[in-house]
Amino acid sequence: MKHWEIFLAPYKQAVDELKIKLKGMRGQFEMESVHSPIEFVTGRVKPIASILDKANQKGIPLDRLESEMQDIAGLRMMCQFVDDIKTVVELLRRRNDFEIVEERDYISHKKQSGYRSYHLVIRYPVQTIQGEKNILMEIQIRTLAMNFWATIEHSLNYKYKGQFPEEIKMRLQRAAEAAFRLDEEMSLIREEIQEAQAFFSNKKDIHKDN
Ligand code: 0O2
Repeated sequence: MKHWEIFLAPYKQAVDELKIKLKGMRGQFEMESVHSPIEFVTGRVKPIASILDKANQKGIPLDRLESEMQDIAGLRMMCQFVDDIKTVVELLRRRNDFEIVEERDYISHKKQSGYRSYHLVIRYPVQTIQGEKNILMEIQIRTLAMNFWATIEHSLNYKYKGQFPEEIKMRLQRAAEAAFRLDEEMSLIREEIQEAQAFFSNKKDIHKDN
C-alpha cells in the first residue's frame, strides 16, 4: 500500500497543480468579461483498483505503468458549446508548461459506443525532492451534453461490464444522438445565449461594486 502511495504521489501533485492552472484560465476570461470557453474543470487520480483492471485488460505489466498507462492522472474540461472545444485545445497547444504527445479526436470520429470527447495526452513535469519527474496525463475536453452522456454510460458500464443488454444499448445510442442534437441546437442560439450571459454577469458585477 505504501508502495502505491509513493508511486501515485507525483500523479496527485500533477492533478492538483493543473487543476489550479486550468481553473485559472476560466478566471482570466471572467475578469475580462468575455465568454469563457471553459465551464468547469475536474481532475482525479485513477483509483488503484481501476489501474489494476485496465492493466489486466490491456496486458500492461505493472512495471511499465508509467510509460504505458496514459490516464493515471486525468483532467476534464467542460465547455458550453462544441466550438469552445477547439478554442480550449488551441489555448492548451500554446502553453509551455507541458508538452502534448498525442491528440485523439473522438468528436469528428465518435466511438462506436456513441462516446464523444477530445483527448490530449500530455507530458507534465512535476518537481519532486528527487528532481524533475515527467508524467503522462490525459486531458478530456467535452461539452456539458457529452459529459452528461459519458457519465451515465460510464456508471452503467460498471453495472454491465461493457456487456449491455440490447435494450440498454439502443437507449444509449439514442441518448448519444439526443446529446449530439442538443449540442447542435445550442450552437444555433449561441449568440443569443452569450448575450444573455454577458448581461447577467455585468449585473452581478454592478451589485458587487456597490
Ligand atoms: P475512467 O474510469 O474514466 O478512468 P480505450 O479505453 O482502450 O478505449 P485508451 O487507449 O485507454 O482507450 O484511451 P482513450 O480512448 O483516450 O480513453 C480513455 C478514457 O476515455 C476512458 O478511461 C474514459 O474516461 C474515456 N472513454 C473512452 N471511451 C469511452 C466510452 O465509450 N464511454 C465512456 N463513458 N468513456 C469513455 P477509462 O480507463 O475507461 O476509465
